[in-house]
Amino acid sequence: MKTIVLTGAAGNIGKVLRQQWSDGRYQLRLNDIKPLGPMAAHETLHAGDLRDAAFCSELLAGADAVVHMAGIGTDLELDLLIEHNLKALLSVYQAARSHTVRVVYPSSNHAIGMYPVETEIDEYAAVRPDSLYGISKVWGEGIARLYYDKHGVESVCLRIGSFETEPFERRHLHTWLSHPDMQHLVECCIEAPQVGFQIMYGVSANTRRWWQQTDNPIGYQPQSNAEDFAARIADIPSRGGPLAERFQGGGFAAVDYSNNK
Ligand code: 15L
Repeated sequence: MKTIVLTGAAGNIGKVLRQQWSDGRYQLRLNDIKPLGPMAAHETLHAGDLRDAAFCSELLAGADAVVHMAGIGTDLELDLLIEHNLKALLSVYQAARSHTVRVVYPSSNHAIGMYPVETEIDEYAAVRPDSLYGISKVWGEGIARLYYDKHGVESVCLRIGSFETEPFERRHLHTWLSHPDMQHLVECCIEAPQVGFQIMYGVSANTRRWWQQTDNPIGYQPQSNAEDFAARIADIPSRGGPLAERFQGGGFAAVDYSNNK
């Protein structure tokens, strides 16, 4: 059985993955700063700060992959992004390098959020971050690239769209990632014999998706389609006002926008 480190196990995505894996298909090392409740037979608790290199090294030693879901998920203060999305991530990569562990890194659509909604892109399009948070994800993709090129650490960077139980606004017709598709996507990252360095769009098989996948070495085949909810959500405006309707990053792109051209 594979041993998987799941950081951010109490977070939005981490807690769903933990539940999806409650059948014991993986030996799980769970990390978070929040309480994680009782451990199942296939789980062990590893409370600690990921910025601590010694702790991180112990956490990853002997693991097959780290699914690194810890981090700040919104455009908060720069200092917090630096501590949790930059420094902690670097520490995880150092440990992955020391112990030859594959990394599943949750990047975000906000790394490319300033593309207009009329544009379709693939994973090789130039980055166009929509926020400091988006920039922190570009940094993460940069670390992943560096650690593969220089140290051979394999990574899949997931540019996650909108991870929701069900889509609830019209932007989600393009960006929704269902819970079952996320589980399948992460398992593809873990199980693929080789991944090298790969960026994958974390998006369901939405008819109106903006993001196309040119290379798919992990065999991700999403099944959900936000179009099934179109009658209910097509008229629900995206949060963030009219500007959020213009850019793929939605509300993140609208914050502090002052470009009159
Ligand atoms: C993200 O990266 C955020 O973490 C999440 O809160 C959502 O805003 C999501 O993207 C999205 O774009 O819907």
